[in-house]
Amino acid sequence: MTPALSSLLDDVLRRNAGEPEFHQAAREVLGSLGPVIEANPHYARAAVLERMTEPERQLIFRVPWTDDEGNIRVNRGFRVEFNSALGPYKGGLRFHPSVTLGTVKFLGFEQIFKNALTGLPIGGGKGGSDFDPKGRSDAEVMRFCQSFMTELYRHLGEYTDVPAGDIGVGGREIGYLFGQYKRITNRYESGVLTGKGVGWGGSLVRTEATGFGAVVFAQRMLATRGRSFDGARVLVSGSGNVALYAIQKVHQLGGTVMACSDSSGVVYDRDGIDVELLRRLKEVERARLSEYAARRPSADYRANGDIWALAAETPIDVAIPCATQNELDATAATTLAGNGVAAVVEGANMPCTPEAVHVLRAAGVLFAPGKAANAGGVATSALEMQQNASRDAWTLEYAEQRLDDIMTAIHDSCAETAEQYGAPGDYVLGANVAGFVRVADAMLALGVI
Ligand code: NDP
Ligand code: 2IT
Repeated sequence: MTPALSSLLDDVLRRNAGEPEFHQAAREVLGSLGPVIEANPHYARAAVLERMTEPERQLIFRVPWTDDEGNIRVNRGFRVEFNSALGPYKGGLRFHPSVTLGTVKFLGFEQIFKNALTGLPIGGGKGGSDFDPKGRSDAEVMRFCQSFMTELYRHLGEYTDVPAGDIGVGGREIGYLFGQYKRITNRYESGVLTGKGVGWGGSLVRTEATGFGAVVFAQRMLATRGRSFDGARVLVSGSGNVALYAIQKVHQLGGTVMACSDSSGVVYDRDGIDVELLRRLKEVERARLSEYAARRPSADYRANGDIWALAAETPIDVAIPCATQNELDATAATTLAGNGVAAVVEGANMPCTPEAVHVLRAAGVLFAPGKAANAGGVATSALEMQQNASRDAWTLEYAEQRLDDIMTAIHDSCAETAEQYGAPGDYVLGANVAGFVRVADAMLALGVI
């Protein structure tokens, strides 16, 4: 890192004390930008990075709600509107007990570059709450979502800020949030939220888009080494939205996913994960993953198991972490690299620790950072906004083709940017630089704001 970037990073760390995930994301992005900042002194003169690392607006609010027993509960809500140089703030909402301002800032910061990489007109933002939806009834989730939106609605709008789902927020929550927005504003403003049901303004393929897109990205990356998913054995961590559709796509492309996980344990299925069973359990029954093994004779459940350790027991070609940040550490990376894994593709946001990324790259394992590989979800959200703006609904084939084209374009732009900066195959540098340049150029054009 150049001295100027180091000093900027020191400032960011100092001014955002106690936010380790945001520090990690800032360090990673700034670590890639030395060559582009040196070659383009006008970015430094315009303090582009000083502005880019400071959110345009940060909202923190109280979310009171009543549980089924009549107790009043209080959670904290967040929305970080990070950068709107390219379009309205765009990014998901995460409901998980671990959520803090630092979590939301790391996710919002990553989202700026991810959204720029899609080539679509969307700025970066993120939000959420420390609300834990696990074990809550539909009625409790609805009351929570209504209370959350009763504050947030005033900051949203199809041209202002457009949330979607993330961990703990799926179609059910988006429905309740949209209903409350519509009720308060008296506007059927479809484009204010994405991830809506396909019967009321949602886009086909949005549900599948993040997982599908990550596997399409992986497919393009593997092809650069003459490999494919055909016959590949794969590990996918998590068993939520991203994991589920990553598994489905791997199977469509001729690979087999041997294991997946949740925060309680790991399922290894010697016949390959049965996607339909998993989908029914997770999306319909909202069951724990242990239930999968109970219903599938070819599967074993390991409570508190480590999914990446399986690579030492059985041949694995590709690993796709799709659960949460920092779930794949240096020990796991050493196991993967030491047992012949060809590629690690981040379906989640920042699932690999910096030490893990270092181990993988030093061992020559192909590595795709989340801001490139998981951009298919937000890209399809932007396509949902397009359909809402034109009051149209595209066919499945057209929506899926657009997703495929966007993922291929993101892959190629990361690969070409890495080549251009003398680091062929470095998708981290490629993604950070290509995303940064697009946002920075727009910021320059818009003046000091
Ligand atoms: P879901 O809530 O649908 O699923 C999350 C999965 O990850 C669950 O299996 C969950 O297990 C597991 N998980 C969550 N938190 C932890 C934790 N602290 N430790 C261990 N396991 C955990 O979320 P998504 O699939 O939507 O999101 C997964 C990742 O993908 C996140 O990083 C998200 O930011 C990212 N992402 C999501 C996009 C989307 O469109 N949804 C788009 C791009 C990225 P359990 O049920 O036990 O909690
Ligand atoms: O991390 C992400 O890109 C998402 N959670 C999806 C955001 C969106 O607006 O679709």
